[in-house]
This record gives sequence, C-alpha cells and structure tokens, in this order.
Amino acid sequence: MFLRDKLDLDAPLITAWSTSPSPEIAGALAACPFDAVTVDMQHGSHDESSAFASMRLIHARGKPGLLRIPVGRNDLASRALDMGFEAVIAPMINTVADAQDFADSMKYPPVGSRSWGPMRALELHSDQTPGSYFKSANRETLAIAMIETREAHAALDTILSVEGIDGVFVGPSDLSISWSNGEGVDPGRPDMQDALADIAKRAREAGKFAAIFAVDPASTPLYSKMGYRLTALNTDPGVINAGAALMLEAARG
Ligand code: 3PY
Ligand code: MG
Repeated sequence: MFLRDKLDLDAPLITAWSTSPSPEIAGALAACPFDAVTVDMQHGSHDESSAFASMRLIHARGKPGLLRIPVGRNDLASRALDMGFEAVIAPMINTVADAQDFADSMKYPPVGSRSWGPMRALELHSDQTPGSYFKSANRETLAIAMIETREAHAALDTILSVEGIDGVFVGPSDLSISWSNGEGVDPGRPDMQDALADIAKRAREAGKFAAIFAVDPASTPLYSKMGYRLTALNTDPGVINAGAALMLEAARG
C-alpha cells in the first residue's frame, strides 16, 4: 500500500528520521515498527549516495521512504522520486511561488514538468511498464511543503491551493523562531499551539494532509488530536539514546 493510501487510514502514522549517513542505520530504523523512514538531507549528514543507498534498505524492509531536500534543491526532489522515494519534504516553502516551483519539479505533465527517467522507481513499481508508472506517479508520490515561518503561515491557503502540493509539514522549531521574531527556539511554545491546530484544520479543509516534527514523543498524541496524519519522531541519535537509557536501566537494575 502506498504512503498516500496509508495516510487515509484511521491511525495516524509515525515516521523515523534518519540523519546519520548510514544506510545500515536507516535500514535498522525501517526494521523498527515505524510506519516509514524519512532521510534528511537538509540538516542530517546524508549526501546523495547515502540517501539513495538508504532507500534500498528501507524498501527491503517493506517501508516507504521520504526524503527531505535542502532548501530550494528541487533538482534533488525529482531525482529522489526516480530513486524510489515515495515522498519529498521541501523546507522553507514560504510563498505560493516556492510551492509552485517545488510541485512543478515533482509532477509529470500536465500538472508539472518532472523529467522522465524513473530508474529505480520503475523497478519498485508493481507494473513495470513505463506507461503505467507515468499514469500513476503523480498520485502515488507526494510533494510535501514545509510550513515553518510566519510568512508561510500567512500564505498557507494559497500554498495549499497549488495542484501538485499533496500536503504540508510543520517545522515547529523554525516556526517558533519566526513566531517569536527571533527571540528563541521552543517547538512547544504555548502561543503557537492554536496556529498548529489551525494548520491541520485548513489542510484537511483543502483536501490535503498535515504532518509535523515531534521533538518530544509526548506531543505526538496531541498533534494527532489536532488532525495531523503523520508525525516525525525525533531523530536516529534520539532513538539510540532513548533505547540505550531503557536497556541500561534494565541492565543495572
Ligand atoms: C523544524 O522544526 O524547524 C524542522 O525543520 C523539523 O525538522
Ligand atoms: Mg526547520
């Protein structure tokens, strides 16, 4: 089942967040009961070769892979789809023009101008005839725009109205910096919570989905209640630390 279809099911989804440039660690995350694995090329240490090798091991575990590109790297967005990622997350989409450029690189005509060449994606597709992939790719691969500034929040409805944008992804840390006019970073800022709920509501009303990054695992159920369909749960070092703390507590009694 495609990530798009899983997002429509009752239970909200949780993705792991891979930052270490190690396909083995990304594969290990995919072997955990996460619903998906996101490979981060914006702030994570992945380069193209570690990201694309990670996708192979994520797929081998039967999980969908998402890739976060660095700011403005729409060339990498369509390349990620060619390599078999089901979704691309684009950071700092602040204007409708940013959203249109991103969507344009992600969708085949007539919606956008993605260039043909789904090398690895075609191998992974159930029907490997090029015509079949061409017909279904625009539906089965997801363009996800990050909303992480006041400017993006103000432009939300126009960003959501872009045909090739499938969903939005809130970056609460960057949003908190913008929300506080640069006073500090606090993804849990109490005065931002209504805006977070509003983003999820407006995405749903536009027929699209909302996702969000959860630094604190305890915020995941709150985000789900707000209507977020996908939450990213911390990062690979965070998962290792939390697992080590539990194991050491058991070991030391
Ligand atoms: C943010 O919170 O700003 C993010 O980009 C999460 O990764
Ligand atoms: Mg951010």
